[in-house]
Amino acid sequence: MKTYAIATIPGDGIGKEVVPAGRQVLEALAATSSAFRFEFQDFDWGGDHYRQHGVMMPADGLDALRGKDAILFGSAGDPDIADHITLWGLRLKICQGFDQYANVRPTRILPGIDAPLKRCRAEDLNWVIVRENSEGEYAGVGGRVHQGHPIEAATDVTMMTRVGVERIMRFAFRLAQSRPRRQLTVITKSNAQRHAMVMWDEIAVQIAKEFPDVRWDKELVDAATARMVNRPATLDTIVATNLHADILSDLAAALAGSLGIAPTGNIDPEHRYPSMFEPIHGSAFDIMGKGLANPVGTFWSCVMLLEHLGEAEAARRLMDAIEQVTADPALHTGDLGGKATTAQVTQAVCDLLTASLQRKAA
Ligand code: NAD
Ligand code: K
Ligand code: MN
Repeated sequence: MKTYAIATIPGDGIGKEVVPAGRQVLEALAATSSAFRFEFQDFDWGGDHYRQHGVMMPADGLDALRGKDAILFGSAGDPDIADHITLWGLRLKICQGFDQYANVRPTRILPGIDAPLKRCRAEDLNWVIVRENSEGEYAGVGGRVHQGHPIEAATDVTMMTRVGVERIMRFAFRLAQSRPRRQLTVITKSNAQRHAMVMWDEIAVQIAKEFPDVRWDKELVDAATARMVNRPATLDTIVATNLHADILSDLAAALAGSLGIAPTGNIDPEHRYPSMFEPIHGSAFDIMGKGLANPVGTFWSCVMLLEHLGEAEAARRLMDAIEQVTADPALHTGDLGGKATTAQVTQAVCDLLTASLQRKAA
């Protein structure tokens, strides 16, 4: 039997509620499998760690994670600490430290979910957004001078490298090629951002030649928001820069019913380092500590984690259980208009996993 070493980092806010729920579901899955087991190690990094030690994670934090097979992450963000400190001190440190350059964000309308687009059938919205996750607008290049003076100036420079753009384009074309429609939309803003985005467009043309069987087109990021709402069926796989994809994927999640459902993987496609899986939402200050968070985004992230480990059968079983749960309005949390708690949804998924095994054995 295989043993997978999984690091769990709940972080802050509802991360502390949904990550233990995710672990519970993974444990239920392993209990019904003779193929693998998990060895979890929990890391209490985040806002509380910052208050005690002045840093979100210890200096040797990456070393503690390096030998893991995968990381399950919650959220970084504390009401009393500036967002750029929590984000750069934890999540970005791990993403950039482990060169998790491909951020993959699937979106579709799960059974039973009342999505806001009334003219859109569930089969019309089935996207994967690939977000460049290592540079671009979030490269950390920039600075602030003459702070507080009238001549103060501040910059956040978009830095793109040829290596960085080529590898994310190749990843996106390959992912598009693996999906039934073999279609990729490259998001750009090369009308206004005339250096980095023009290189981005040129590299798209160059990499497309390696994938003659993938149909592809280009869309400006502002026009893309309207296309997502008005013509969702014309999109399939989408690749965008760090900032553009960050924004587009929250829109995608909302169009599919709720931010609480959407999953993501921060992936090192070369498997040099552990990849990290998390719901796309943040700490949700308005509902934290109340047991009301929707854990489905974390569960779906666990599906992606299992796929990444090569456990396709277990991933299918978990996704099946998630879809049975979303199909039942009595198991909807508040973000979906229901009254269910995090614990009730988690228990329901665990029960389904156990029942499916008993059915198989009978
Ligand atoms: P958010 O995702 O935390 O919340 C936005 C809204 O969606 C809130 O009304 C919240 O209640 C709701 N929501 C989100 N997840 C939900 C869930 N699972 N179930 C039910 N409702 C849910 O975004 P925000 O308010 O912009 O950010 C709050 C904090 O989280 C900030 O500090 C921000 O920097 C941080 N953040 C972290 C990450 C990350 O760690 N990857 C991502 C986004 C935001
Ligand atoms: K998150
Ligand atoms: Mn975001």
